[in-house]
Amino acid sequence: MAEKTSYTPPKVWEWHTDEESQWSSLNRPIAGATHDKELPRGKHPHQLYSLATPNGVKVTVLFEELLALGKEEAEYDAWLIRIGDGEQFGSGFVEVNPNSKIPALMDYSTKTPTRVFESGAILLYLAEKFGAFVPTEQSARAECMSWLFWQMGSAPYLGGGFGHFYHYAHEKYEYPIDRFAMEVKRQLDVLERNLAERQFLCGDDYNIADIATYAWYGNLVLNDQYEATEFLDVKSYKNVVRWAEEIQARPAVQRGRRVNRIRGPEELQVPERHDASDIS
Ligand SMILES: N[C@@H](CCC(=O)N[C@@H](CS)C(=O)NCC(=O)O)C(=O)O
Repeated sequence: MAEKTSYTPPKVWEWHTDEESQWSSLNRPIAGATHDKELPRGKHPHQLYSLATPNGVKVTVLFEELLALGKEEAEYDAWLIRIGDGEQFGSGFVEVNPNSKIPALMDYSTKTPTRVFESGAILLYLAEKFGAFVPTEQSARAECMSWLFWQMGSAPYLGGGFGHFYHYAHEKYEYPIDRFAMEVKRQLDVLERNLAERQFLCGDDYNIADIATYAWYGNLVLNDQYEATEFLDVKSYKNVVRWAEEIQARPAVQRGRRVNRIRGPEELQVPERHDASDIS
């Protein structure tokens, strides 16, 4: 290891508010609302509060896939939550997601309104509600749950671990970058070996496990997430690239990627979606 640190942890951790990082004004060691702010509500049964990060894109892709299947009752309003401005700490948002992270969903079509937070829970909730993109046969369903939960458990190593230390951190340290690059490459190899045998993660059918995993690992291998294409040699995972390209080519995925997007080419940004015509 080239660098050694002289840091010795104090007896009791303290919160330093003066760190210079993109997220330091947001990160806090306490939960709960910082300010009063009601959430807006539109005309559709589903109200999504989100942003087009990988976790947000999972849900807008599923909504667009459901609508493309003809499930008209899957209509939704997608409201923008600017996490860089701390909108996830508004009182209305915290009522929907006490964990203060996007995506968060309210379903007003149920007898009493239903809140759902955690992207994996939202995918499963919607797939079950509309009877699509989740298998019903027991073994096939178990395989789908296994890959879905694999993704939910793995992505924090990619985003919070590798992405943070390699891309976002203002100082680069070898130890965490090395540790998380190794883990992310191991995860890519897990996917590569599975996809060498199968068209989609669970076999012949595309389902919510693919949607969830595409949003993170597909984005990594196709769209230069964290500007790490070369560093992680992502193109060498040929079956992951083939699988991600097939998913990314789907029109519903193209639409879902644009909803709540506020970065990149302007013509691809649809900050809020209240009607199909918003994504022209
Ligand atoms: N496990 C959660 C993670 C959600 C998450 O980390 N969301 C990020 C954006 S991708 C966020 O809202 N961050 C704001 C913050 O941490 O304050 C899920 O899958 O829904």
